[in-house]
Amino acid sequence: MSDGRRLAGARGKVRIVSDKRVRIMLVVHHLENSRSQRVLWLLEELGVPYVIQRYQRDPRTSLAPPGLRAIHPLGKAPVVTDGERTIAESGAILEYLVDGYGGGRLIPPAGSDARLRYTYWMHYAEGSAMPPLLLKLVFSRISRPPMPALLRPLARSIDRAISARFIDPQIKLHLDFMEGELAKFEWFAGPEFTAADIQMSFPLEAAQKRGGLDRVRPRLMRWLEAIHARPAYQRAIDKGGPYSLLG
Ligand SMILES: N[C@@H](CCC(=O)N[C@@H](CS)C(=O)NCC(=O)O)C(=O)O
Repeated sequence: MSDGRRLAGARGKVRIVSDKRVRIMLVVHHLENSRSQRVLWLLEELGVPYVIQRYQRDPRTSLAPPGLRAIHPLGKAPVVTDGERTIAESGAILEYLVDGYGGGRLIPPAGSDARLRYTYWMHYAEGSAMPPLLLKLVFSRISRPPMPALLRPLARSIDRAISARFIDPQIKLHLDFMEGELAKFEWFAGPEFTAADIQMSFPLEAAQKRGGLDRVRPRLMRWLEAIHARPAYQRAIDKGGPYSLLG
């Protein structure tokens, strides 16, 4: 770079070197159309500088490219590198960033009821809400190639049966639960917007895409509209690129 700085990258770490200071930038390993959008959004809410290392999904399998395994053995997004630290798992990343960079923002005070709700939703998003939505995605695809054409009608019947007996009722159970919880407070942890809302965005966006979430659940729909209207959410989309969840 011409101003005396240079970028040195190794395994995703970016070091900005100048005569005056050495600063390690946060690197967000960002897979298109994925959970890593939440990390960009949080960093925009906090106003923390970061750089984006981009990865494209395999167009046939939708899997992340092998390069992401050089950053973390599972090769899934999001991953964040912060100097020598590599942090994976979106809930862990959000907690790490709120703890280290939040200065008390976007997290309720320790010991409060809101903090307990915050912790609950932070874990619920990936631990309970996502599994049936992931099953929905997987089963909706089993009748597609590479499934041999001869077996596709059978695969479609299996998809329909499992969806009707297990997946759809589970998704409904969760959506009803979340709709009911938003009758208590405007945001998931309480009256204030927190990082738990950022963590909850992915399952609810996935539910809108493939889980039947619609106007029948007005509180969840209002919540989705409210998060999408936040300037930091929109900046994250501008920087992260198109965000369309797998359906
Ligand atoms: N529970 C993990 C899930 C990580 C995950 O499955 N990420 C997806 C993107 S949304 C992924 O990397 N998929 C591509 C692949 O599995 O190769 C988290 O919240 O970080």
